[in-house]
This record gives sequence, C-alpha cells and structure tokens, in this order.
Amino acid sequence: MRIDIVSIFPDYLAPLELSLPGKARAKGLLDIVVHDLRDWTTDRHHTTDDTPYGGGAGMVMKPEPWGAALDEVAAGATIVFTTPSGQPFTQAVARELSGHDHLVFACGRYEGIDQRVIDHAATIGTVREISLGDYVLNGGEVAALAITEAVVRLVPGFMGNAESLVEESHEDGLLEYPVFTKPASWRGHDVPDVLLSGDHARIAAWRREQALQRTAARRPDLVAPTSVGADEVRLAVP
Ligand code: 6GU
Repeated sequence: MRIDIVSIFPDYLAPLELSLPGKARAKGLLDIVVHDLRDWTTDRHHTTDDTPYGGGAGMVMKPEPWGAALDEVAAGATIVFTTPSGQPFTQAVARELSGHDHLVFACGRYEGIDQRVIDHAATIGTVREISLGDYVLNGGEVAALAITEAVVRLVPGFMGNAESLVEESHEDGLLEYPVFTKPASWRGHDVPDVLLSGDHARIAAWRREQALQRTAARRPDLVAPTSVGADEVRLAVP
C-alpha cells in the first residue's frame, strides 16, 4: 500500500514516516510520503487560503495549490478528504480502506477546502470524505494520523498476530471484555476465578457476557434491544 498525505503542517505527520508503519515500510508492505501543500503554491507568500465567497467567518483553502498537488500525487488513488462534515470513521471503514492500493489524504484547515477541489478529485480518483467524530478539530491532520494508524495495522502481513486483531473492540461489533495479567491478587483486587480455571469454554462464555454488558452500558447504540420477556434482556448482536 502507498499512502500520500498533503498538509500545510507536514511536521505534524512526520512521525508516520518512522515508528509503527516504519516496520511495514521495511518489509516493503507500505510506503508513506508526507507532502507540504505550499510546495504547489506559486505566489511569493505561498498563500493557501482566502476569504469565502458569499461572506462569513473564517478562511477557505484555495483551489489552485490543491489542484496541482492532487494532479501530481493522486491520479488513480482513493482520495480521502478529512472533514467534520464527512462520513463517520469506523472500524468497517478502516477495513475497507485497508484493501486499497493507494490512499491520498488531503488535510483541510480553516473552514475547509474550496468545493471544486473535491469535485475535481472525483474526476482523477475515488473521493471519500471522512470525519473522525462529532466534534471539531482545527484541521484534518490528527484525523489523517488516526485513520492511517487504524488502516495500516489491517494491511495483510503488517501485524504479527492476526488473532489479536479479531478479538479486539469493534471487530465483532462489541467492546472488548476486561483483561488481566499477573499477579492474581494485587492491592486487594483479585483476578476473576473463572480466568484461572483453565476451562476454556467457561472463559469464552464469561468474556462474551462481559463484552455484552460493557457494550450495553457504555455504547447502547451498538446493541439494539429486542423486546422479549420483562425479566430477560436479549440483545440483537452478531
Ligand atoms: Cl476529519 N477534521 C476536522 N477539522 N475536525 C474534525 C474532523 C476532521 N473529524 C472530527 N472533527
């Protein structure tokens, strides 16, 4: 997989070129290149934004540098615009993106990027507009970082242990059950007996129950209740 990230704050994303994805790069599975949008400006002040047509607060990112940058790095790619008005990012979206050969992240700042850039991008590649969640960040850089980290660990061959991927929060539609390690007793807190029993079926059933309870308590939106008996709560989960 190849990932290009275009931003006016490339230093923000520099750690991506090292660290975790660095190992995948060494294996030849992944190549990440961070670009400075200002490299595609042509004026003396390297201007990337201007006032909005129609008035209003804030600034809008100009189309010319974005058009030149995307023409150079994004032809044929899946072009991800990080924006609070995009589709919410989920594990399912991460899994889908992990199957693409070439991702380009266009990180917007200020009030956003001129709409014609997105329209043009759709003529040279496949556009996705993605949001990290229902809150506002100053720019799309942190979102591009988060999305990249979630996606690259799903690239086949990237993670050592494929099983650890499957058992995590969100992979089965539930939050993960609580986990424990040694010692069995710590500051008066004991590890649940079942986990020391060696009974793998009981352990699996306990973990499933814990995952269900935790999900119902913290994320009721993930478990649709189905009306059955008053004293029995059944949850419509996979
Ligand atoms: Cl992708 N960008 C910005 N600026 N704010 C956000 C976001 C993205 N996702 C959530 N908030």
